[in-house]
Amino acid sequence: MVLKIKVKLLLIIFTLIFFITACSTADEISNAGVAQEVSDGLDEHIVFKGIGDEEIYITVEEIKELRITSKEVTSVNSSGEKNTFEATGALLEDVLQKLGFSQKDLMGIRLVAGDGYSIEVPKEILEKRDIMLAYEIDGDSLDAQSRPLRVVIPEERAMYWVRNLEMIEALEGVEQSQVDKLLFMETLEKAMTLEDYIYYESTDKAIKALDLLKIIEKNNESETVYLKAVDGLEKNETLPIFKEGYIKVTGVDAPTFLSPDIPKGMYVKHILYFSYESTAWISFEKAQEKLEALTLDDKEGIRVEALLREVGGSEGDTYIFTAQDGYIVEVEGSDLTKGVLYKDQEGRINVYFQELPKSTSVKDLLSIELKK
Ligand SMILES: Nc1nc2c(c(=O)[nH]1)N[C@H]1C(S)=C(S)[C@@H](COP(=O)(O)O)O[C@H]1N2
Ligand SMILES: [Mo]
Repeated sequence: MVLKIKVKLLLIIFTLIFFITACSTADEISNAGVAQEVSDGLDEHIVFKGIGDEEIYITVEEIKELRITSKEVTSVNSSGEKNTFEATGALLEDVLQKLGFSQKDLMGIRLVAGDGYSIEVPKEILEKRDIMLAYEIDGDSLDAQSRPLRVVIPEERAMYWVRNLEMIEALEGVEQSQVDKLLFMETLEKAMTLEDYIYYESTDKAIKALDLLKIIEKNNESETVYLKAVDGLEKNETLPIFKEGYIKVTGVDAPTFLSPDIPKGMYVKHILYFSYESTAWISFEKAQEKLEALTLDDKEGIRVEALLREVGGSEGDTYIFTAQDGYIVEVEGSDLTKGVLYKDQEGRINVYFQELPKSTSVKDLLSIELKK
């Protein structure tokens, strides 16, 4: 036992010594090279993390030695604006091959930029798309905002086209848990602290994202929050970034995930829902925009069943409907097709089941939960 500890200690000391010497040499080199570095970008590099045991450092020079790909590409941003240019660079796949990996082996990657921007590229994209690491645009070297490399993924939206690339992090596969609890944001909001949030020229209201997460008991296992916008945009945000942000619930683009600390490109506007572990927070208003309207008796709204399907809700025998005031009712899974969710004149979200006892009509609905 004592021996083991000693060996470990020695190892730590050796590693430390190694790193200290390694760092100081690296420092000397980069200090000496500063003047040159600015002019020709000799020291420009990116870091790979999570591929193999150690971080891998690759220079732009090394990337330029790989097979060159040139392609006319069109970027489409969140406002639908298009921009066409010629991107020249290497393929991520060729870099990975050199490291003994392939894009298809990865469960997902996170692209991290020097300006604080970051985004996860999911497995589905890694499986079917070419990912370019561009070092030239329209025949010119990159501008200061894009150096050392710009990611270009033709056929995918521009949010993935990360400028100023600093790090590519391989992610461990996260098992997307099934949603078994749905919370209505509009109902939640009424019992929560709203803060003023300045959004361009207006002062809107926002809730701390952390306050919304705190409502549930977490397993504390998942490190990502999934967000889906009404236009179909899907995104995984890291838990640390999400926790520091806000959900803006009034004004233009609401509900929007945003934060004063992240680049605007990371905002998610018009959120349909977001989920963490097995809970989803839904915007009833956006669900109404997205789902087919339905009238049952005189209640005009959306199908309970369609909403649960939209968020990928688990199927089961019994569901629990809970109101803001604590009123609870249980409904059989087979009766869900008879249910309509609608807003009343006071703006409350209610549920109504055709042909079921009046007691199943829940006013001011807070949540729908699968009974376990
Ligand atoms: N480093 C960095 N890369 C980024 C962003 C950013 O803010 N920082 N925004 C992204 C988003 S959301 C979009 S739509 C595009 C915008 O690209 P453009 O400025 O070339 O139109 O760049 C992406 N790459
Ligand atoms: Mo964007």
